[in-house]
Amino acid sequence: MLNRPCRTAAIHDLSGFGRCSLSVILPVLSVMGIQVVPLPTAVLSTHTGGFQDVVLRDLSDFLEPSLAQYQKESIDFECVYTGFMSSESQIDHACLFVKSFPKALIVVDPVMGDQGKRYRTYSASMCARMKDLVRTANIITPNVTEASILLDEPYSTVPWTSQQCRTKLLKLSELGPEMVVITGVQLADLTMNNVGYDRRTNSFWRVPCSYVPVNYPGTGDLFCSILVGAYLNGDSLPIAMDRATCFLEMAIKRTFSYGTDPRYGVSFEPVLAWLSEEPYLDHYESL
Ligand code: PXL
Repeated sequence: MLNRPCRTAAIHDLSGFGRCSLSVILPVLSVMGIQVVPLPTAVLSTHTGGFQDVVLRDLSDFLEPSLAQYQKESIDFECVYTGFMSSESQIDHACLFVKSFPKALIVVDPVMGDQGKRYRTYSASMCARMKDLVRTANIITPNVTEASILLDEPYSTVPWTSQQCRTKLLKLSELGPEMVVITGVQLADLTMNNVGYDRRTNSFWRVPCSYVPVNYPGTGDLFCSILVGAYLNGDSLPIAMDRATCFLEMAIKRTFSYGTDPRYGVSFEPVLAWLSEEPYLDHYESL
């Protein structure tokens, strides 16, 4: 038994305006009772999704010496959770960091792009390097674009059959992670879903969600941080997916109803407290 809250190292960027990465990961995990130790990969004035003249300070020289200090101070982590990276060398440092905590749950959100496009700051060689980080993970949470990049497949908006979806989940798991969740998957029955695979039980899951015709940056970070918190608190994979999906549906519908500029992100603050409740969750299905 731990005599303190579960501790997670969060290796992500800190974007000031726009509600993504550490700006949402910190409040989400804190309200779920998890201690977050932020290790910023870069500091940005806003996220890069549609703003001009973004100010970016790369922190590629930060992770390695921070790890050295933690090791000297015997600071340990139950989970290491990585996201947006700002250079190839930083991805190598993140691999080293992860390998230094062999007992920790390793969650890699392979942040690289969305809607069929790489984010502005991601080169093809950085994406290739992200595969090395994915190989070290227990859980990965790509969106459809990132799944295509990891599988070296062309991105397409054609809905997937359940069989195609299971094959993609399996192939991603063969890279290393025993749990794979792909977010924002349109299936052939024209439903939107978050889908998952757990190799330990060879089970495939889907959680359907309602479609909202706006794309808000940061939804992947909200989803993955809730999944991490829920899993660390003892949820099974499908229930953790269910919890994250329900929260996002609630927060996105609320945001959409106000017609706010999508670049401003999801107004999650008014519904944040829901994450400290114990709702009944039964939306998941077998895939
Ligand atoms: O939510 C993904 C993300 C993280 N970090 C930065 C981003 C984005 C998406 O646009 O720009 C800096």
